[in-house]
Amino acid sequence: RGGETRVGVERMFGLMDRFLKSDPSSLQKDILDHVEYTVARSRFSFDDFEAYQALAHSVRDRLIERWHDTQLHFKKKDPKRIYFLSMEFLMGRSLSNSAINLGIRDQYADALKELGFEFEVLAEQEGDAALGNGGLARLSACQMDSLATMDYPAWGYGLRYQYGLFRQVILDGYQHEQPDYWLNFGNPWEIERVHVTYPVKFYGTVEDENFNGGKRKVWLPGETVEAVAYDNPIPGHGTRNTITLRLWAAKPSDQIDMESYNTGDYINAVVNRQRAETISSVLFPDDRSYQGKELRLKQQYFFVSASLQDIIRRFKDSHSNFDDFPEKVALQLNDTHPSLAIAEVMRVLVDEEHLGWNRAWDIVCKIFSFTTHTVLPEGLEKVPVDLLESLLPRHLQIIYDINFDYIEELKKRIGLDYDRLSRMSIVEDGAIKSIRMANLAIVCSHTVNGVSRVHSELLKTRVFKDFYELWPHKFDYKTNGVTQRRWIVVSNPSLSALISKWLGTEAWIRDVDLLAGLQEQAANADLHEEWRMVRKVNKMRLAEYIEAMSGVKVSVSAMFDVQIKRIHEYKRQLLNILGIVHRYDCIKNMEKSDRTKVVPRVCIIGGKAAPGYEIARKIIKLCNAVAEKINNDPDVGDLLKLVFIPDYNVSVAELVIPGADLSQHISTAGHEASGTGSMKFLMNGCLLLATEDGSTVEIIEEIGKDNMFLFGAKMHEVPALREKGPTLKVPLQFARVVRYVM
Ligand code: NBX
Repeated sequence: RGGETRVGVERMFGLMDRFLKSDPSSLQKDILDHVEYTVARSRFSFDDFEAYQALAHSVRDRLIERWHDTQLHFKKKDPKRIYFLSMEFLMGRSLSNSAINLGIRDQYADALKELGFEFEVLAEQEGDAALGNGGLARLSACQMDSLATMDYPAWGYGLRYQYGLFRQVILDGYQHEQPDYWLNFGNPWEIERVHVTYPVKFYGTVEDENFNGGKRKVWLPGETVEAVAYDNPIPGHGTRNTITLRLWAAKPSDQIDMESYNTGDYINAVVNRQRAETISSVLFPDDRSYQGKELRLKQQYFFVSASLQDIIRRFKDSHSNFDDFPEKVALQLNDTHPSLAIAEVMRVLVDEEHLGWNRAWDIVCKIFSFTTHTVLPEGLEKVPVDLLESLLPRHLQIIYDINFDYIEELKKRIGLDYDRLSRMSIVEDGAIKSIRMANLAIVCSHTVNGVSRVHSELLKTRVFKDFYELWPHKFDYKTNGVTQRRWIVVSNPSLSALISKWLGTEAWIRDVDLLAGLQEQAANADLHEEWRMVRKVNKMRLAEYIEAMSGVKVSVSAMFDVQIKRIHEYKRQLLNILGIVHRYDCIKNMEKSDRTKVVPRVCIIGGKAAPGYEIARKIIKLCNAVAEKINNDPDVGDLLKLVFIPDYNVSVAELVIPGADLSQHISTAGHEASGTGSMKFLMNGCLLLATEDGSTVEIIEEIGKDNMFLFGAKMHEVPALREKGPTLKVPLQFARVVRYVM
């Protein structure tokens, strides 16, 4: 726009703070206005949910204000932007987090009190945004919070699934999946951008076309779907920086297919168009393997294509050519899921922007970084060539061309070692010819990140050994972290107040290292007493929840021993359950007088199984069967209880973690890439029972071996143990329990 607008913008920028006030009566008026005009209820009669909606909209107004300021600021500065591409984000709830990061939670709580409402009660009305499976997706959410807090000019890009991760219902001990239609009651945290839309194309053919005396490739797509942006502002803590998580929804394209309309079959033409929306309809609930499904590939390309059109449009707003592209754009691939972005950038630069292949390749090699979250080679995505050829024919050609140049280069570097060349090729020749997405990502990225130190070692010595030998400089790691804003301040407000009191500052909320200052008070009995009280209140809250969810009454003076995470064989929930059976057996066989020496224990297990993962589903059934036996044995009473918490998600974690005394992270060494749950328990003062796996190895170095219960085989011992097979005879009672459900 013209210069006049820019002057206006400058003036407005200075005035922004004055628009929305945060004193109690302004907040009250604001909430009541939203009750009347947004929720359309009478300001004299509205329930808790309607009050939550009005409150959320009031907080959202303040978010939008800062978010606009942030966009204007970065538009003016034009810094290098970080674009974080991820198929999954597990954001959980937004109300408390946003109000706290904006620094106005207490003002809202006071304002609501006078209106007759409790902030915490209204916060409970919000449902989780569960657009992801597990650790990878929650890490994305934590990273967004940190990027905002640390003042980075960052954008998150992903998909706005209409159905998030399924809801888990337990019937007769078995997991049943129910759809999570999370948008049913509206979502005040997103802003629909009806004008930010891009066409995304699929199928069709590639033709040769004459161009400048030569030939060039032209993709003639067969289907077009529209991507519409939904923006979710992410506020930093203690800063005005409020970044964007932009999620794409699929809508039928405006480009009317005249032929279908003219054939007179109007109803079918409309119904067919509507099918476009299925692309962003549902999150795949499998966190293990790639199944070669067309819908999944469509989702990947859909979000990658829309995001790149958006990123390139933003770049071109202030640049007339692509010379500065690598200085202004960093693209972070969250696992291989968005790695079609590599072929897409090549396609746009070569076919649409008419850059030469070599110049485009030079740019691509400077802008991509790749984070992998897997340990096992079988966890790496492979896309069948047939599928790619039909859905994205031009991209397949580009990947073949990249592979051709790369293999030629490789031959010069390593000679004609055909075994190695075939292992390192992006294309896998086999029964099903496929594209190895991890190889594509490694070849084109300038850094390849592991998520913990041992994970990175495994990548270098096993999973990507060939690549490490070729490009040692590319390999790096960034050990995962979690945000203390959500995992202490939001989820454990009493502990948060205690920490600030004893440290004499709230600065630790932005700088987690300051927590080390508590060490000076490590022997202080008053601190211990206050901390014990905080834990007790959190345990009472958790005990109430357990009783409401499972009908089991648990004693808060018992030790709460927790394992919450996705159900996987390698995470060894089965080992935990067998341990509980053993404990039960010991108590039963004990002299009555010895029972006084037993520490009463409540074992808590929670987590979802991928719907197609039979063994994981059976582990859930086993847990519930063992729980039923133990919990109904009056002879054992409060000495041992077992509860399976259904529908584990971010909000359940926020409730369970502050009430845990002991938590289990017991994966077979060499299998957990990092693990982030341990950090959340740890920062709430919970003890860890853990194997030397993933991030645990680094946690031991931070907190010392004496502060952790370490057990189990070391990583280097595992292969020999596997080879040897089971050495223990399974006691009869174990075998009986396992047979009962397996
Ligand atoms: O990523 C997890 C790892 O298992 C954890 O060790 C690690 O701490 C965490 C964050 O780095 N991986 C994970 O959650 N993977 C998935 O959720 C997943 C989802 C879809 C898919 C494959 C894996 N196709």
